[in-house]
Amino acid sequence: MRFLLALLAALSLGAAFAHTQVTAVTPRANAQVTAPKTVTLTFDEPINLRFATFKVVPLPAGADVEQTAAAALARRDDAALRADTAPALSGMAARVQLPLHAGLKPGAYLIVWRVVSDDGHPVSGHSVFWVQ
Ligand SMILES: [Cu+2]
Repeated sequence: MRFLLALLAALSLGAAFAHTQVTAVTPRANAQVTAPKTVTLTFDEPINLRFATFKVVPLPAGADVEQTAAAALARRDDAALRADTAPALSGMAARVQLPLHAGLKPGAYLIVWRVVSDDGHPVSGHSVFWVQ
């Protein structure tokens, strides 16, 4: 019984501290676009940008999306490899705009993010768009 009560308490806590979610990505997932100038991510609550990571990287043909996303998040000093301009972000915001380099080559691009939820847990995700 005590175990059951503890379990119920843990479950309700989990609901109270739901993880931050991305509610919109522009360009949308799998969209085909012409020379986008920015990528925009919208979250369901303000996030601390200082502890967040956002990157836009080329997705080579045939590359594994999950592996490419994990590698991009782990890499440091990779500004030269990125499609975004690697802006320095700080403060709290529920909407993040990443400027992109001009004249991106046609192909697939991967948006990757990792943010810290209200409960301190990291949440990561990715989305792909295509430049025509
Ligand atoms: Cu959590």
